[in-house]
Amino acid sequence: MNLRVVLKTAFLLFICVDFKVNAEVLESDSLPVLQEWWRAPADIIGLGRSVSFLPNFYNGKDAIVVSVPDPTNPFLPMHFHTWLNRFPGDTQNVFSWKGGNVKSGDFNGDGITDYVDGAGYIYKGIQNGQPPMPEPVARYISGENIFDFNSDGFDDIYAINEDKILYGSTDLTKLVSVNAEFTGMLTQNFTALQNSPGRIQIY
Ligand SMILES: [Ca+2]
Ligand SMILES: [Ca+2]
Repeated sequence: MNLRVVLKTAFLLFICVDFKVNAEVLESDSLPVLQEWWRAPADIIGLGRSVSFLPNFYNGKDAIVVSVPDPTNPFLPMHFHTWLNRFPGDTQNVFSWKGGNVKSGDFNGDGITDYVDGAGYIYKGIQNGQPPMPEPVARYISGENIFDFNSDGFDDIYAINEDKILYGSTDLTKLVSVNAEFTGMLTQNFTALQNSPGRIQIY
């Protein structure tokens, strides 16, 4: 097991421990008991394998992206639907994605939120608080972390599994990626250094 794999594993363990600690803190704060919102029918296999949260997505409301199996055949590729919480059990799809694990950022720097899905498709934002253009404008890499790594005002996409950073830019159809060297434990505050042309270190 090389150092990089060890560090990534340590990072994941750190996240798990952090969630556990936070959960214990929440329990000690005696928060109200959550009410069941909706229970999926037992015959829907694979529903919700990936879920992501999108703040201020639809008419100013928050949304969740949920993987939904094909109703005709559970072995077909998943659909990725967007649900709101307008009433208990509101599973009406308000936006379809080509992949789950959707992340948001302003990749073209126009002040409007854009999105990247888990299949690497980029969706250009039209207006904050509203869904983006229904068809993606380009496909690159899916990213686990969105951050302006090179401090140029455009959010960037870091794909930890591919060790690449896709730099945001004005034209979303012509984005450029570089190799990223993972050298330590990621925290919420990233530091990125360019140590040679086209290659940066993150820690
Ligand atoms: Ca934008
Ligand atoms: Ca940037």
